[in-house]
Amino acid sequence: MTQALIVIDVQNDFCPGGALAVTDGDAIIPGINALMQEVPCVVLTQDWHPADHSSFASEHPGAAAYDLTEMPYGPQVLWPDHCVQGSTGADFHAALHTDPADLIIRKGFRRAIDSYSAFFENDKTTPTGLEGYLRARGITDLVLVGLATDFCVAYSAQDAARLGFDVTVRLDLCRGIDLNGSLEAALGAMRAAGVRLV
Ligand code: VGL
Ligand code: ZN
Repeated sequence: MTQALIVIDVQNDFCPGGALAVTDGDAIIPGINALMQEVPCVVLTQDWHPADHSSFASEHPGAAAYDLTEMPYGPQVLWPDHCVQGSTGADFHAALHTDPADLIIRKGFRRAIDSYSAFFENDKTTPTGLEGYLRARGITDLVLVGLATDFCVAYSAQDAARLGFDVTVRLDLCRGIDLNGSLEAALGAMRAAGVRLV
Protein backbone atom coordinates (compact mmCIF):
# COMPACT_ATOMS: atom_id res chain seq x y z
CA MET A 1 0.00 0.00 0.00
CA THR A 2 1.06 3.55 -0.63
CA GLN A 3 -0.40 6.24 1.55
CA ALA A 4 -1.26 9.90 1.02
CA LEU A 5 -2.27 12.50 3.59
CA ILE A 6 -5.05 14.75 2.29
CA VAL A 7 -5.26 18.01 4.25
CA ILE A 8 -8.64 19.62 3.65
CA ASP A 9 -9.08 23.42 3.61
CA VAL A 10 -6.88 24.55 6.54
CA GLN A 11 -7.41 28.16 5.48
CA ASN A 12 -7.80 31.40 7.41
CA ASP A 13 -11.53 31.72 6.73
CA PHE A 14 -12.21 28.36 8.44
CA CYS A 15 -10.09 29.23 11.48
CA PRO A 16 -10.96 31.50 14.44
CA GLY A 17 -11.34 35.07 13.15
CA GLY A 18 -12.26 33.90 9.65
CA ALA A 19 -15.47 34.44 7.67
CA LEU A 20 -16.71 30.87 8.22
CA ALA A 21 -14.79 30.06 11.37
CA VAL A 22 -14.88 26.51 12.68
CA THR A 23 -14.55 26.37 16.48
CA ASP A 24 -10.94 25.49 17.35
CA GLY A 25 -10.16 25.03 13.66
CA ASP A 26 -6.55 26.03 14.25
CA ALA A 27 -6.06 23.54 17.10
CA ILE A 28 -5.47 20.69 14.64
CA ILE A 29 -2.55 22.33 12.85
CA PRO A 30 0.41 21.13 14.98
CA GLY A 31 -0.81 17.52 14.72
CA ILE A 32 -1.26 17.82 10.95
CA ASN A 33 2.24 19.27 10.54
CA ALA A 34 3.68 16.34 12.50
CA LEU A 35 1.76 13.75 10.46
CA MET A 36 3.13 15.25 7.22
CA GLN A 37 6.57 13.94 8.21
CA GLU A 38 5.33 10.34 8.32
CA VAL A 39 3.74 9.91 4.87
CA PRO A 40 5.20 9.65 1.36
CA CYS A 41 2.66 12.00 -0.22
CA VAL A 42 0.99 15.14 1.10
CA VAL A 43 -1.86 16.89 -0.73
CA LEU A 44 -3.43 20.15 0.42
CA THR A 45 -6.85 21.32 -0.76
CA GLN A 46 -7.81 24.97 -0.98
CA ASP A 47 -11.39 26.25 -1.19
CA TRP A 48 -11.06 28.89 -3.95
CA HIS A 49 -14.18 30.83 -4.89
CA PRO A 50 -14.74 33.74 -7.26
CA ALA A 51 -16.11 36.81 -5.41
CA ASP A 52 -19.59 36.22 -6.91
CA HIS A 53 -19.75 32.50 -6.14
CA SER A 54 -23.27 31.06 -6.19
CA SER A 55 -22.81 29.40 -2.77
CA PHE A 56 -22.58 32.85 -1.14
CA ALA A 57 -25.79 34.06 0.54
CA SER A 58 -24.83 37.56 -0.66
CA GLU A 59 -25.58 36.42 -4.24
CA HIS A 60 -29.18 35.50 -3.35
CA PRO A 61 -31.38 38.53 -2.61
CA GLY A 62 -33.41 37.98 0.54
CA ALA A 63 -31.42 34.95 1.66
CA ALA A 64 -29.43 34.73 4.87
CA ALA A 65 -26.23 32.83 5.54
CA TYR A 66 -26.87 29.17 6.41
CA ASP A 67 -30.22 29.12 4.56
CA LEU A 68 -30.77 26.12 2.34
CA THR A 69 -31.49 26.69 -1.36
CA GLU A 70 -32.08 24.56 -4.44
CA MET A 71 -29.41 24.55 -7.14
CA PRO A 72 -29.71 22.72 -10.49
CA TYR A 73 -27.57 19.97 -8.92
CA GLY A 74 -29.58 19.71 -5.67
CA PRO A 75 -29.82 21.33 -2.23
CA GLN A 76 -27.09 23.79 -1.30
CA VAL A 77 -26.35 25.59 1.97
CA LEU A 78 -25.75 29.32 1.45
CA TRP A 79 -22.56 30.44 3.17
CA PRO A 80 -21.09 33.75 4.25
CA ASP A 81 -18.62 34.98 1.61
CA HIS A 82 -15.44 32.97 2.24
CA CYS A 83 -12.20 31.83 0.62
CA VAL A 84 -12.41 34.40 -2.16
CA GLN A 85 -9.61 33.85 -4.68
CA GLY A 86 -6.54 35.88 -3.74
CA SER A 87 -7.91 37.06 -0.39
CA THR A 88 -6.21 36.60 2.98
CA GLY A 89 -9.14 34.44 4.02
CA ALA A 90 -8.31 31.99 1.25
CA ASP A 91 -4.67 31.71 2.30
CA PHE A 92 -3.55 28.67 4.22
CA HIS A 93 -3.28 29.34 7.95
CA ALA A 94 0.21 30.69 8.65
CA ALA A 95 0.94 27.84 11.08
CA LEU A 96 0.25 25.13 8.48
CA HIS A 97 3.40 23.75 6.89
CA THR A 98 2.89 24.00 3.15
CA ASP A 99 6.43 23.13 2.02
CA PRO A 100 5.89 19.36 2.49
CA ALA A 101 2.93 19.39 0.06
CA ASP A 102 3.45 17.57 -3.27
CA LEU A 103 0.21 18.96 -4.66
CA ILE A 104 -2.20 21.76 -3.86
CA ILE A 105 -5.62 21.23 -5.38
CA ARG A 106 -8.10 24.09 -5.63
CA LYS A 107 -11.85 23.59 -5.75
CA GLY A 108 -15.02 25.65 -5.93
CA PHE A 109 -13.62 27.95 -8.62
CA ARG A 110 -16.63 27.66 -10.94
CA ARG A 111 -19.24 30.30 -10.10
CA ALA A 112 -22.27 28.07 -10.70
CA ILE A 113 -21.25 25.07 -8.65
CA ASP A 114 -19.88 24.49 -5.17
CA SER A 115 -17.30 21.82 -4.44
CA TYR A 116 -17.07 20.40 -0.94
CA SER A 117 -15.28 17.24 -2.02
CA ALA A 118 -11.64 17.16 -3.08
CA PHE A 119 -12.67 14.68 -5.81
CA PHE A 120 -15.95 15.88 -7.34
CA GLU A 121 -17.90 19.11 -7.34
CA ASN A 122 -21.34 19.14 -5.75
CA ASP A 123 -23.00 17.82 -8.94
CA LYS A 124 -21.14 14.59 -8.04
CA THR A 125 -19.82 14.29 -11.62
CA THR A 126 -17.40 17.15 -12.38
CA PRO A 127 -13.96 15.84 -11.36
CA THR A 128 -11.24 17.94 -9.73
CA GLY A 129 -8.49 15.70 -11.11
CA LEU A 130 -7.31 14.48 -7.71
CA GLU A 131 -8.31 10.86 -8.38
CA GLY A 132 -6.14 10.72 -11.49
CA TYR A 133 -3.18 12.24 -9.66
CA LEU A 134 -3.36 9.74 -6.81
CA ARG A 135 -3.84 6.74 -9.11
CA ALA A 136 -0.96 7.82 -11.35
CA ARG A 137 1.25 7.78 -8.25
CA GLY A 138 0.03 4.33 -7.21
CA ILE A 139 -1.60 5.61 -4.04
CA THR A 140 -4.16 3.26 -2.51
CA ASP A 141 -4.64 4.46 1.06
CA LEU A 142 -5.74 7.92 2.17
CA VAL A 143 -5.68 9.63 5.54
CA LEU A 144 -7.95 12.68 5.66
CA VAL A 145 -7.67 15.56 8.10
CA GLY A 146 -8.80 19.19 8.16
CA LEU A 147 -11.89 21.42 7.98
CA ALA A 148 -14.72 21.03 8.18
CA THR A 149 -15.46 17.47 9.37
CA ASP A 150 -19.12 17.59 8.34
CA PHE A 151 -18.71 19.25 4.94
CA CYS A 152 -15.50 19.12 2.95
CA VAL A 153 -13.88 16.29 4.93
CA ALA A 154 -17.03 14.13 4.92
CA TYR A 155 -17.77 14.66 1.21
CA SER A 156 -14.14 13.94 0.30
CA ALA A 157 -14.03 10.80 2.44
CA GLN A 158 -17.24 9.37 0.98
CA ASP A 159 -16.13 10.06 -2.59
CA ALA A 160 -12.72 8.51 -1.92
CA ALA A 161 -14.30 5.36 -0.47
CA ARG A 162 -16.67 5.12 -3.43
CA LEU A 163 -13.68 5.38 -5.77
CA GLY A 164 -12.11 2.38 -4.04
CA PHE A 165 -9.45 4.01 -1.88
CA ASP A 166 -8.88 2.74 1.65
CA VAL A 167 -9.95 5.79 3.66
CA THR A 168 -9.21 6.79 7.25
CA VAL A 169 -10.43 10.05 8.77
CA ARG A 170 -8.44 11.21 11.80
CA LEU A 171 -11.24 12.86 13.77
CA ASP A 172 -8.71 14.24 16.27
CA LEU A 173 -7.23 16.26 13.39
CA CYS A 174 -10.59 17.55 12.10
CA ARG A 175 -13.09 20.08 13.41
CA GLY A 176 -16.75 20.49 12.36
CA ILE A 177 -19.26 23.25 11.70
CA ASP A 178 -22.26 21.25 13.03
CA LEU A 179 -25.17 22.97 11.31
CA ASN A 180 -28.52 21.46 12.44
CA GLY A 181 -27.05 18.08 13.32
CA SER A 182 -24.78 17.93 10.28
CA LEU A 183 -21.88 16.50 12.28
CA GLU A 184 -23.72 13.37 13.49
CA ALA A 185 -25.22 12.90 10.02
CA ALA A 186 -21.81 13.17 8.40
CA LEU A 187 -20.23 10.65 10.80
CA GLY A 188 -23.03 8.18 10.04
CA ALA A 189 -22.71 8.70 6.30
CA MET A 190 -18.94 8.21 6.39
CA ARG A 191 -19.28 4.99 8.42
CA ALA A 192 -21.93 3.70 6.00
CA ALA A 193 -19.58 4.42 3.09
CA GLY A 194 -16.88 2.25 4.68
CA VAL A 195 -14.68 5.09 5.92
CA ARG A 196 -12.57 4.28 9.01
CA LEU A 197 -13.08 6.93 11.69
CA VAL A 198 -10.32 7.07 14.29
C1 VGL B 1 -16.44 24.20 3.42
C2 VGL B 1 -18.48 25.22 3.52
C3 VGL B 1 -18.21 25.93 2.37
C4 VGL B 1 -15.47 23.26 4.04
C5 VGL B 1 -16.15 24.90 2.27
O1 VGL B 1 -14.25 23.38 3.81
O2 VGL B 1 -15.93 22.35 4.79
N1 VGL B 1 -17.60 24.35 4.03
N2 VGL B 1 -17.04 25.76 1.75
ZN1 ZN C 1 -16.55 27.08 0.18
